[in-house]
Amino acid sequence: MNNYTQKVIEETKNKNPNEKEFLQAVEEVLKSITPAVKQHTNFEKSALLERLVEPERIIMFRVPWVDDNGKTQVNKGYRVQFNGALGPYKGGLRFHPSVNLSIIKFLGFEQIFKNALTGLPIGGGKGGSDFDPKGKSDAEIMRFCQSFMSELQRHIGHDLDVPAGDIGVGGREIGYLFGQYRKIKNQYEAGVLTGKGLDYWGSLARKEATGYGLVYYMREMLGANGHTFKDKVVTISGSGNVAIYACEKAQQYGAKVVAMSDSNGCIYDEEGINLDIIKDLKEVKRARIKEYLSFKPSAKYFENEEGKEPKVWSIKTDIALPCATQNDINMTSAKKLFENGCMAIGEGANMPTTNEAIEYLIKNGVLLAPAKAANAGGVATSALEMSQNSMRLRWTFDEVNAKLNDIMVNIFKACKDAADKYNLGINYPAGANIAAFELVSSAMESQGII
Ligand code: NDP
Ligand code: 2IT
Repeated sequence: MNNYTQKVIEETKNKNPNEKEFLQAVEEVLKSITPAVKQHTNFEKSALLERLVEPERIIMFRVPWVDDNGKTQVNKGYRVQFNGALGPYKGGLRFHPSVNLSIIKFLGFEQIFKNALTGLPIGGGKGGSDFDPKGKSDAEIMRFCQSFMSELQRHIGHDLDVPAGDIGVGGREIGYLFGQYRKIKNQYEAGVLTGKGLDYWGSLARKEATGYGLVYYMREMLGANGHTFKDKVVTISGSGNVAIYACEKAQQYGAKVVAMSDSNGCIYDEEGINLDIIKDLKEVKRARIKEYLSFKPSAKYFENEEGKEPKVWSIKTDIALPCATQNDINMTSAKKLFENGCMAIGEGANMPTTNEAIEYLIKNGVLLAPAKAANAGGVATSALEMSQNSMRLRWTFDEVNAKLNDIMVNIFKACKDAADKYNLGINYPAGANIAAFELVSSAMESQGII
């Protein structure tokens, strides 16, 4: 690492001492872009890296709502508008009890680079709340979303900041958020949110886009190294939006997906997962994954143990697709995966692999598709939703899917080209960081010290 990158990492640690997830993301990016930073001596003078790690704006607010028992509850709300050099701030909203400023900042920071890689005009942002949607009635979800939007509405807009979904925020929540925005603003600004329902100008293929895009990226990465999905065993963590559509596309490519999970544990079905059962459990019934066994008693269920690694990573697999949450694969799980013969990992989730596990996996020749590149299909298709909303026209599923495929092909190529340029071999995570950094830093430099 050169002195400048090291200095900025240290300063960021000193200024944000309690933000471990954010610091993890910053360290991962800054360390790996050092070869590119070295080429630009002007960056230190213009404090480019110091500006890059400091959000343009952080909004934090109170979200009061009344539960079904008439009791008033109060949650925290966040929106971090991290970097607008390439376009309106763009990124999802996460509703999960673990949400705090560090998590929203790490997600917003990652989003800057991911959005740059899409090649579309979107800056980086992220938001959310420590609200827990699990076990809440539809009416409670609606009241929470309305209260959340009552404040957020003054900070967003289709040319300003465009939220979408993330963990705990899917079609239902986006609908309630959009309704409240429209009511307060008294205008039909379709492009202010993406991931909308198809009946009110959401994009076809947005629901499938992150999972499909992940598998398209993996297809490219596997192909570049002489492999395909055909007949590969695949395990997936999570069983939400990203996991379900990654499973669907992997199965279409002839892979055998044998395991999926939720935060309680994982199911193992050696005959191959029946995705219709998972969709019914997760998209319709909002049930726990262990209920898969009521429909398929021959499958097995392994409950996670408190403080221990997720069980899903102990299952033998060729390809692992972490599609749940951050730091899902630590050193112990990475070793287990490698020792069991895993040859490729595709990050559907954001930052699912710890920094030391990334290093270990790459050193051992495991192909690693980095989140900010591999899961960029979701936000890319969100940007396509914005385009369609601006045109007041709609593309077909096949048109959107074809554009998504092209975007993922280009993103893999950008990662590989950067890795080749700096002699980084299969270090696609570093390639992704460098390719994205070149785009963001160039736009920031052109726009002056702001
Ligand atoms: P969903 O809410 O649809 O699903 C999340 C899944 O991950 C659930 O199965 C959930 O299990 C599991 N999970 C969540 N938190 C934890 C946790 N702390 N420990 C263990 N399991 C957990 O979210 P998405 O599928 O949309 O998001 C999944 C990941 O993909 C996230 O990292 C997100 O940031 C990332 N992502 C999402 C995109 C999108 O378009 N939606 C785009 C790019 C990245 P349980 O139900 O038990 O909580
Ligand atoms: O992490 C992500 O890229 C998302 N949750 C999707 C963001 C978006 O704006 O579609």
